[in-house]
This record gives sequence, structure tokens and C-alpha cells, in this order.
Amino acid sequence: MPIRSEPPLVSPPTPVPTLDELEIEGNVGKIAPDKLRWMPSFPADTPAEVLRNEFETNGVVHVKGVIPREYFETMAETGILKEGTDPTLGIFCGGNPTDFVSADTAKYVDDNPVAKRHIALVFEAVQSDWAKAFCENEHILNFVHKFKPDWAEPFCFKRQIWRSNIPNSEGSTTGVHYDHIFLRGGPPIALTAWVPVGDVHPLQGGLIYLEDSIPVARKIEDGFTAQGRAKGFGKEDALSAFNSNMGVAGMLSRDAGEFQAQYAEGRRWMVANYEAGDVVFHHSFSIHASTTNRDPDGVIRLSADLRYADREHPYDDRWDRAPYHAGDGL
Ligand SMILES: O=C(O)CCC(=O)C(=O)O
Ligand SMILES: [Fe+2]
Repeated sequence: MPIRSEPPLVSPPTPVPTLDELEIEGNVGKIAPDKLRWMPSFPADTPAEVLRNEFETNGVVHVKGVIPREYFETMAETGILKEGTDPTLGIFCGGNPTDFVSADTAKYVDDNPVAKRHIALVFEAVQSDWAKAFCENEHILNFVHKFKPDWAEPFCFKRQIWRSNIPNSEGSTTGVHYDHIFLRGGPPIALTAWVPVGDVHPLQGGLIYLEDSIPVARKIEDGFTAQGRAKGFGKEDALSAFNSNMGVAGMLSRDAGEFQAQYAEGRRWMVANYEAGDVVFHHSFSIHASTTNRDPDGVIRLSADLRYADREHPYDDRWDRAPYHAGDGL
């Protein structure tokens, strides 16, 4: 797939606003500009030691220009896209947002036939050869080797997640979490590649990362472990992201601003302007969340979360049993 160097735009490019102008929202409200900073980004040819150092100290590395893009064609059949627009632009049809819930919120959908069709297609897509090849593409794997030089046989978990986050869908942001909450069946060494598919500018509801968050996450996780021990948790409960110590859907908070006020000790949320081809690599203890998609042109935020581990190191094999499906308990 070719890298699209000149994205065809439906309207003049949205200028990237300054931090003061940004209106970044969680599920509850706006995050003040002084609680935000820009996330550094690194060109794809940055020396591996520099990338690794950033990964180990800051927990997240935004790498520019890693891979090609293209996915929206497969979604056109769901009716999610505006008729007559180029599917690769991902323009939302403007319909009822709850008809197009993301695959990860599928568990909350009961009898909505439109939503069911959309979800069925998403599940079909994640099982396709195309999605598998995407997950295993050499561009990302090259970087997995850079971040994890001691991994002999890196692989991508079968359970990869594709998310379509539509504009102005209230209460649908990904809550605050670190990935190890969901990957407790292995040590906290799994590597996540969060892949914006198409450009995701700061108002389009992409991920925000808490600066220097690894120590914060470790402390929280140690607290959960201690609480579990005190309650006499068995193995299954101890590994579960949904045990009685955890918040709704395993999240630390449903709102980035609220979490920050409570736990961040002055750390800011890092926002970024993601462009097609970029990949963000993050540590299992990197704290992140998504924001509300307020794209002025109605563009859907499409992204994939791909997670990597090594056959020669212990890993959470619950994630490698089957492709993502609703009700898989993870
Ligand atoms: O894209 C999202 O909203 C969440 C992604 C995520 O949490 C991850 O890739 O680890
Ligand atoms: Fe995550």
C-alpha cells in the first residue's frame, strides 16, 4: 500500500491549534491548557537507543512515518460513511452514534440491528487475512525489534482491536488505564503499538498520554495487588481486569481530567497530532486515555491497537487464543 503523502482533504486543512486554543475533552469535561503539553515525536530513522531510552523513561514514543494506511473501504458497507465521499477519508454519515459503537463497547449493545451489523463487520474484519498481515507487517516489527532487542521471536497477539470512534459521540472515550491491567497473565513487558489509521489531529479523539506515568502506574498496580491479597483473591480474580478492586470496564477513571486531579501529582497529559503512517509505541505501564472526537469535518477516528510479546519470554496467552470478540472476558 502506498504512503499517501498529500492527504486529499474535503475541506481546507484544519490548522493544528495551539495548546491554549485546544479544547480537549474527556467524558466529563474539558482539560485546561495548563494541564496539557505536546508529546514529543521522533522520525522513523531515530537511533534505536534514543527510542528505547524514551520508551523506558517516558513510557511512550510517537514515531513518525512508520507505515502505510488504508482501511475505510472495508467499513463502507456498514453505512457508517457519508455516501459519495472517498471511503479512505472516513467521513461519518451523521447518523445515530449509538448505531456505530466501537467493537470494544459492543458488549453494551442489545437489540440495535444497525449496531449489530456494524459490530459483525468489525469482528469479521479483525479475523481477515488483511488484518493479520497488517499486525505482522515488517514496518512495525522492525520497531518492535528496536524497542525489544532481547526478544528472540516477537509476535503480535491474535487479539488485536480496531476502533472507529465517531464524532460527537458523548461518553464514548476510552477511559484512563495502563495496558497491564488487561494483560496481567504475563509480566508487564508487552509492547503496544497504537496505530492511527489516517490522520488523527488533536481534536479527533486520539490517545493522550500522561507524562512520566510509569511510576504512577506501578504504584497503582502494587496497590491493586495488595488489595487482592488482603481479600484472598484466587488466580483468576488476581489476573482479571474486572475484579472487585477495579473500576468500570477495568478503567482507573472514565475521565482524564478527573484522574489527573486525583493521581497525577502535577503531571500533564501529552497530546499529539498523529498523521497517517505514524505509530505510537507504549509501555504496559504507560497511562493513557482517549478524548472526545470533535472533528469539525465529521471525520471518524480509526485506529488499531496491536500488542506484541515474545515467544521466548512469558506472556499473557489469554490474548493469543482467538481474535477479539465481544464477551471474551478480556
Ligand atoms: O484507541 C483507543 O481509544 C484506546 C487504545 C488503547 O488504549 C491502546 O491501544 O492501548
Ligand atoms: Fe491502552
